[in-house]
Amino acid sequence: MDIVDKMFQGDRLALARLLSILENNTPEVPLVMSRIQQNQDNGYYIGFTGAPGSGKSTLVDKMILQIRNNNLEVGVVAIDPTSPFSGGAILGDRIRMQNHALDPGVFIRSLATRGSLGGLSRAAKNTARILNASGKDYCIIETVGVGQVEIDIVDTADTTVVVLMPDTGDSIQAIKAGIMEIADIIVVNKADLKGTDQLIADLMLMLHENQRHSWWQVPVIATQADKNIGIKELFEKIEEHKEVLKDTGMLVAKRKEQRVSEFMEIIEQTLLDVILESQKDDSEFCEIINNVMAGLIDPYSAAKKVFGNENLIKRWMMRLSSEILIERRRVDA
Ligand SMILES: Nc1nc2c(ncn2[C@@H]2O[C@H](COP(=O)(O)OP(=O)(O)OP(=O)(O)O)[C@@H](O)[C@H]2O)c(=O)[nH]1
Ligand SMILES: [Mg+2]
Repeated sequence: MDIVDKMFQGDRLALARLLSILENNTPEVPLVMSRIQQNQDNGYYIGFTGAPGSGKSTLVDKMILQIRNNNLEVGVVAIDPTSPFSGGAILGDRIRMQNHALDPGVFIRSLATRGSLGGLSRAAKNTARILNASGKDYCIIETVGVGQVEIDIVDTADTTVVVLMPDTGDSIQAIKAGIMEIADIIVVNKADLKGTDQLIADLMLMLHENQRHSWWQVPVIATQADKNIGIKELFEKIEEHKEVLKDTGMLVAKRKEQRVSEFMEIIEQTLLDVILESQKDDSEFCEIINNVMAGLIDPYSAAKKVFGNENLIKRWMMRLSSEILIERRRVDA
């Protein structure tokens, strides 16, 4: 029996090993992902994003308990816990993890990697997919915002929770753009701090002026994560959003969009990798690059030259098919 079968049977060690394969981006990744394809949509994806220190990990920790109290299982991917902004949180994350370490219904993975363009990395997205495929009812993705929020999270999450806190000094205008685009639920955490009422009032006004969907009014929920206040309400709202997504057919539509964007991302990345590789060692390509560098040819004419060069394109095709060959490698236990 191979490692993927073992994971399907609930073997935590096999799950951990598969997640390491993703993190190390070994050549087995495509095979692993194709094996779990049929099962990755079983669970529900919840994204938590927000500024460093807003209380995402504390909220997620309490959400885990909430989900477990409902007798459901949960996987967690915490991304970027080692960012310079959140260095202090690593220890906190570890301590919190220990609270759940003995619970077989919980699996938590911290990832330090980000995507090349700053968004969620492939490894992070794939980790979430595998956690769901392993039979978890929910997969929570915690990602610290670049600025305030991580826009990219909507490509993976079904429900996106944006976590804010009062008194950050940021005007509501500054945080508006990203939040409005992605939030399905807004949490104002640290509701014990001053400025909470003002922030909630500002948010309510902003939401009133920018309603994104006729079928979903984005709620604002005040929480005190460290005291477990507001967590039950948050979980209920997530459930409500999930039901609305299901009833309106939006969940199915969203998953379709996510699959295509994932596919396009892989195509783009593979093409880019091949071109970057050949920039190192393809003498014809290098010559064109050097001419561009010296200003001897304009970039459009140079690009035309590249696409008109059948031999160069053929070499790219050969590299591409060797990339694709990787899929045939096996993942044995
Ligand atoms: N006053 C107050 N502090 C809180 C509350 N919730 C969390 N905290 C504290 O805020 C700090 C940051 O919490 P985390 O949960 O680590 O925040 P985070 O958003 O995960 O932080 P990063 O992962 O570094 O981005 C911790 O010291 C928490 O104990 C709250 O409701 N009120
Ligand atoms: Mg955190």
